[in-house]
Amino acid sequence: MPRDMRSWIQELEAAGELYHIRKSVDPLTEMGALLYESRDKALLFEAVTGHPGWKVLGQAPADLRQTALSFGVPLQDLIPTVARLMAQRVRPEMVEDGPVKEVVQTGEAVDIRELPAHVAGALDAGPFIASGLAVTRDPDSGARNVSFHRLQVKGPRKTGVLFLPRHAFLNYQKYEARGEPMPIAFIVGHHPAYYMAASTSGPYGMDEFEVAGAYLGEPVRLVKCETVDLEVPCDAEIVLEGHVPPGVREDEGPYSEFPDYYVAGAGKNPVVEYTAITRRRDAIFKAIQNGSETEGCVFHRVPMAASLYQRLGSVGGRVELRNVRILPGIFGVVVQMVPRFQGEAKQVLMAALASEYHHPKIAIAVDEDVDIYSDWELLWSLTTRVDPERDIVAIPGVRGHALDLSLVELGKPSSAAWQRLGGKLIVDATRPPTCAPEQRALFERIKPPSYGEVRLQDYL
Ligand SMILES: Cc1cc2nc3c(=O)[nH]c(=O)nc-3n(C[C@H](O)[C@H](O)[C@H](O)COP(=O)(O)O)c2cc1C
Ligand SMILES: [Mn+2]
Repeated sequence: MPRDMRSWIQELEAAGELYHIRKSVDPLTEMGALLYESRDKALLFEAVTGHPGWKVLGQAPADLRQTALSFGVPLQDLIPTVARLMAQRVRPEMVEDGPVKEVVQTGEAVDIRELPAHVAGALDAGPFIASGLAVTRDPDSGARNVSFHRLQVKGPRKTGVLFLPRHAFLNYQKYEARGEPMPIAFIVGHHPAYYMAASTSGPYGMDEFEVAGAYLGEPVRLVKCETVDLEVPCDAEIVLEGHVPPGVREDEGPYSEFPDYYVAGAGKNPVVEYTAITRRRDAIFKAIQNGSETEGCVFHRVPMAASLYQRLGSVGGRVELRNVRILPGIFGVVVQMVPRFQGEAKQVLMAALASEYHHPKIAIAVDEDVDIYSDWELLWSLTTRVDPERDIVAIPGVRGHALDLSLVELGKPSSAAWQRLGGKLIVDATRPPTCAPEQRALFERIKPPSYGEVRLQDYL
């Protein structure tokens, strides 16, 4: 059986990780709150007000633990595993047909308002489809790109779209310079590996379907679109086809974004005009709720941590790297390592701040005896292993993430000059390096004699 959203629902079910919501839920007023609340269980809404017959899956994965389940590994191995898979490429296969073609609507029959898109935040401009993965092409090379873009529902055949200054936007700028519409297709609802692949930042020209194949452990099977010259996975739940017209900018947003704020990115943004919907007969819609600890961030945190893990392991030749964690709000990164040289942790932290990703603004290094998934242990490291005079460095005037409200915004969203500018911070909370064993030994954590062998339960 191919790995798709159906097989993922079965896996969640078998692991006791899925709640079925059988009471009717209103996507405009109730669904967002339920998704936002459910931080460790996936939700399958089986009755959606105003959308008879539709089901909606959200918070799947709800956290890193469920993501580890999707990769079949324990949480501590998740990032090293994804990092290893990320370096592989599995080429997609073309097929003639698939479940995503069971229903084909084109022309006037297209009405995206039939999809149960939910209102994610109280101040949002309306319902957004947040789970659409955009397939686009570089018109020069033909290279395919797959990326996430929020879609504000504006009419039966129209949404807004936000392009951050990355690959899909580069493609759009090329079409726009030619005065041509950019063909685009959105995958709505698939295995989380697709979502993780789409938010894996690689070089321009990388086909994210090849990364999805590596994450899945099997090739992505593609079918041709009906109305645009693009290919999409044959076993998606829903596909939306259309184009982004050149030179069009309309009000878009606000939208509740991943750092847990509304305003970022809102402004005059491009639109998508739709020419087809293809889907399974009993298609399940995919909702994504954003916020600093919700599914939207999970899809970012895993590939970002994994690509940093991959790159930081070879800083200066080799690093005794143990793990990487992206902090809530995702502008912070924690690197777990065994420092061998004086200043080595700082060198690694500088690399953590300068990668394919724009997000990391605060980078913290901790030692191998710290559980990086424990917030308490992180804070303990910061308070007991950091001399602010020597171990904290702020770097002024660095390009940051365009949606980081704490930085100064330059240029306008959807313009070539759009960016944010501000400081970055490194914090070395490691023990002294192994080349200074005596100083390092001073930071050995206390442990009572026979700790782990003498157990309270045996004395009660
Ligand atoms: C849940 C989620 C929502 C996202 N929404 C958007 C968006 O609306 N616009 C955008 O440009 N990027 C968005 N991103 C980020 C891009 O998908 C991500 O940066 C991706 O790597 C870009 O791919 P590309 O460099 O191939 O264009 C989102 C990511 C996630 C995980
Ligand atoms: Mn890309």
